[in-house]
Amino acid sequence: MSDRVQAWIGLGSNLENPLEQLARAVSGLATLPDTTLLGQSAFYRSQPMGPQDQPDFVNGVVLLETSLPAETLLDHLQALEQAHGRVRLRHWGPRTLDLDLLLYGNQTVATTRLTVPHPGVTERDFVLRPMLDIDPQLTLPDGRSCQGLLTQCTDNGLKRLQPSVTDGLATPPHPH
Ligand code: A4P
Ligand code: MG
Repeated sequence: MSDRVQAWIGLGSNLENPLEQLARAVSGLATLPDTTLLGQSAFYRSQPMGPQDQPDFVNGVVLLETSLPAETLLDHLQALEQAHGRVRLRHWGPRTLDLDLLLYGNQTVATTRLTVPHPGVTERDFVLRPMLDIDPQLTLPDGRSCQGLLTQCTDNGLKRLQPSVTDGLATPPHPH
């Protein structure tokens, strides 16, 4: 039997009811073969990085434990994107669902299809903040702390939309 690895997935959407897109995507990720959902962040509203003439995004992160190889996991992420009707129109443009493989255990991957850690992790508050919801002590394979990286990020105006499932008792959603 192959080893189980902790894989971090970034979710983003800014078209066709983003909150619902993300909620459905979490269900899809939780039911992937040979995979268990270990944690889920809150969802955050964020201003678009890149082209500004597009709606705000909703972003979140999930933590999976999986025995799928990294490239097979990417196949599943891309199939889920397609199932959500994603059409690739322009780089960094609007999308119904974007799923990025952020971290795959402590491994680094550099193939034509896959770069892990995802190059955006170190500079995106809408990725680091939800990761820290799940594991406040999280570090990257090179040893850098996600908390430290977050303090150096450009501010994308993050607004927390829902409490994290790791919060314990349910609290009312933040009003802003
Ligand atoms: N690919 C390589 N490594 C990976 C990886 N670790 N995870 C390849 C996923 N895919 C990876 O991706 C292009 C190719 O990247 C894939 O074919 C895969 O083989 P894509 O999703 O088709 O293209 P894209 O998303 O338009 O480009 P890119 O560079 O992946 O964009 P990002 O980094 O996903 O950023 N602003 C806010 N506030 N929130 C956002 O979520 N997202 C983007 C897109 C722009 N602005 C945003 C947000
Ligand atoms: Mg992408």
